[in-house]
Amino acid sequence: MPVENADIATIFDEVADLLEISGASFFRVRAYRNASRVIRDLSRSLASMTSEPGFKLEDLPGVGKDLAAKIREILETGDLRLRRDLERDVPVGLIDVTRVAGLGPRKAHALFLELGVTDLESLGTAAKLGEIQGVKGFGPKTEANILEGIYAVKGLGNRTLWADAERKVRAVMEHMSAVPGLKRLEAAGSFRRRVETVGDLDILVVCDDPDAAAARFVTIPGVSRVVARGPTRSSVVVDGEFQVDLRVVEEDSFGAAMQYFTGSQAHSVALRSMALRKGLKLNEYGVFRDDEKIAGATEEEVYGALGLPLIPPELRENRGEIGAALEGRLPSLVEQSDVRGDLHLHTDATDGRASLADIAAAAKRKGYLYAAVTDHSKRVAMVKGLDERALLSSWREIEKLNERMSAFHLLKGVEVDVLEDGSLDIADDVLSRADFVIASVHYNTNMTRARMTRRIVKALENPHVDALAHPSGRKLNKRPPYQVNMEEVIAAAARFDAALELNSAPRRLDIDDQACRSARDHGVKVCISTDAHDVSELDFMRYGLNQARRGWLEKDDVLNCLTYRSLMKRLRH
Ligand code: DGT
Ligand code: CA
Ligand code: CA
Ligand code: ZN
Repeated sequence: MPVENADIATIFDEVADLLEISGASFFRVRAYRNASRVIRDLSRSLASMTSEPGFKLEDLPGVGKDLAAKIREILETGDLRLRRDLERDVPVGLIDVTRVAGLGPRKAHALFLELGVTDLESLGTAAKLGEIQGVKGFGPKTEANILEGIYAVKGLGNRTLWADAERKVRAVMEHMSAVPGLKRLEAAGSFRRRVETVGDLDILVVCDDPDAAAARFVTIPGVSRVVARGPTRSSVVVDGEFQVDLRVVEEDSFGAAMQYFTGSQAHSVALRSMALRKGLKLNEYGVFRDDEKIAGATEEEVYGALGLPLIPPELRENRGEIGAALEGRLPSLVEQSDVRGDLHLHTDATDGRASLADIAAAAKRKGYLYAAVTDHSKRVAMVKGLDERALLSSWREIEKLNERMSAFHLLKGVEVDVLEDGSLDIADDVLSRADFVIASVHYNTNMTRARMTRRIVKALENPHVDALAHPSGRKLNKRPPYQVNMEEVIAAAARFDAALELNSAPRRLDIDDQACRSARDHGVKVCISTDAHDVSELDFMRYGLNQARRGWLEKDDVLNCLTYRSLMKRLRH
């Protein structure tokens, strides 16, 4: 198994962190950090370099005899004994603890020895119980800051799912709609940009009486804390953890404020420097030439004053959208009305909750032309995944159902498991009789990047595979993506003419926006699918569309925007 440079660097980083916590010398810690950086930055794989005659690991900058031996050990065994030894003495969770503001390796270690703190969770418990101020070197002030510090560190991996944020937005909007003299009420920020997770919510209001707006705002149901309250800016925390910011703005600045508070910051910074180059000034109040305001009431006007068409919020990330707008090349983003079908559905034959007939009828009611039934294969034994015989009999049922439905087609599909070696869980001669085969990795996902990439590429190579389901395997706030080289997966999908799924379940949204963009650039079709396990989950399509739009996808990039006939033509191998 070739070990990748990134694997070696990650091991060295962890070793450096653990050494530092256990009080090793500054020089020893730095040696590992330096070597990690050098290895990460190499343009070629160390595994292949070491097989060349004349190459010596010791020739790498910062790598002496000792580190060279360590690298060889990783290349040969895939791991490092030193790391395992360190992990026995120092809990890995302490690395997170060192990142809490006010702590650091030495203090984290002290809390481990004195209180048995091993990770952020036990740190939080100790702080809440007031145990920390009893440890030498810690006071009540540090203890109070620790809880906020944990929140900040965790916040990075624990933002609110967009779909959950939407529910909160609805409640806030409904509550605020009762403000007397209300003229405008909009959500801005990452929520408006449809970012998959939202940090806090930014609400803009135009109204006659700013004090009344603030008064209404602090009584939102579920408010646990009022952070600030004033005529132009208020801020509350709802449901114990979710912050909502309110800004009251003037009507003739509303467009400029929407632009500013929608961000992203990177997009706005780029817009502002563009304005400056044109001799204009852009801020949250408007666009100004000298002291004269030339735009501000609407976003169209603001972008127009800079010589730009309105850029959809989903694209405002400073990823080339301003250049595209200038050249009139903004994508015409895919919409719900472009979607002709759903290509990933489960029934109660496996872990779905709706019957085949019910979910088919529901998909038809959504106005779709087709839907693929893709129950699990036998490897997913926990939910009685289907074997070859059960699959064939379920497909016969689908054929019968199809005869009874007009202007709607059920596709005979399967979500076939990709085994560890990249082979599939269902025999090829059966797969060849399916209309739509999606391949999924569900088990033994703890592999090196190289192995996982090879596993997935091999699955895509099978001519019966039409698409790869939830390609990265991530679950937001729950599970990181597999170690996989997504660029290679996308290139393989292009080579073998397979599609990549954009799984629309709010916790998955997999592939992500950047991978959508890359798929489009490689000419790989994306299928936006719900993976519905129940009738109501057919509505997940909206979340997938959000992500697709953030990934610049147009309807021609999306497999399930094809008509039934074009789809079937494409799928026939
Ligand atoms: P979030 O809340 O972390 O999901 O992300 P955003 O994008 O909603 O960020 P947030 O809530 O901090 O600020 C909302 C918008 O306000 C942001 O997208 C851009 C704008 N903004 C906030 N602070 C600054 C700043 O210091 N400079 C600039 N240019 N814009 C800012
Ligand atoms: Ca925000
Ligand atoms: Ca904010
Ligand atoms: Zn599924």
